[in-house]
Amino acid sequence: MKIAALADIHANYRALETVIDHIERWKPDVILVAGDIVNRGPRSLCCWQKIEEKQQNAGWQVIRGNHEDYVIERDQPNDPQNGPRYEMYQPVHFSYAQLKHDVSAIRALPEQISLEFGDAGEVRMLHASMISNRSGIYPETGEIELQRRIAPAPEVFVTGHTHRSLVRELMGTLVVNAGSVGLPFDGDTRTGYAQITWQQGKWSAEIIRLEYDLAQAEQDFYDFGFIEQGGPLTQLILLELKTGLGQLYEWVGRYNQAILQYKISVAQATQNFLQNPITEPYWCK
Ligand SMILES: [Mn+2]
Repeated sequence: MKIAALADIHANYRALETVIDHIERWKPDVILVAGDIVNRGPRSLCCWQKIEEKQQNAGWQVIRGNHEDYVIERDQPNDPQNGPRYEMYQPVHFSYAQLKHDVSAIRALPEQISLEFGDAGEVRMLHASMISNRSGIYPETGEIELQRRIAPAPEVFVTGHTHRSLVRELMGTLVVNAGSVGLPFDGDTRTGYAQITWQQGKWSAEIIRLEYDLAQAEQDFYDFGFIEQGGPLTQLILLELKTGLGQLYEWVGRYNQAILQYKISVAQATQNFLQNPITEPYWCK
């Protein structure tokens, strides 16, 4: 039994193409997509159409992540159309518009998929963890917290969200974080996915990392109108792509409060941040 797991594509179609090509040559029995297909990148529509096509015609199993939720939330009549709360979500508005305001199929995605494999047990996939779709499993997550986040523990727990791949074993559970196809945050800009195998009565997993056309992925930020129409924060997302580091969390930490209190604009906060972005994975601090 061979299972491929990919996660956090984040509208990076160049990286997705490279991963799909590699997966199809590996010929897995099952392909799992752990959410965050769209948003935080320039090509939500292409990525969604590709994954939806695989879901419908090739049996790929797909769940929703928090970025699908951000896009779905734009589909509400009372969603702010100006002010700081609008500007902070401007890249999401871009993604929502690119999807032609049609999020019905995305909304219909489940948040969890469980597969039963007889003697091999249960393989369960969630975007982040059992706690919520924003409470992720990190390399430094302690064992007691990890146990809580996967309970009731299956034989294999597949996840994404953190953009930092890992394979851990905890009391009979193989925990696999597939990392991020489109926006890795471990300082390594290569794309990747997880290969999970049931062999000789045992589950094992390997993280595959792949070079792809990063320069073209950067160019897509301009060619698809993301930089021009997606607001100041698209510059920060571009920096995330180039550095392989999550800049947005740090930006939110530094400026969120001041922005909501109208003390600084999103544009100014982003300009300030770009003078002093993070330069190493934050768990190294
Ligand atoms: Mn996520």
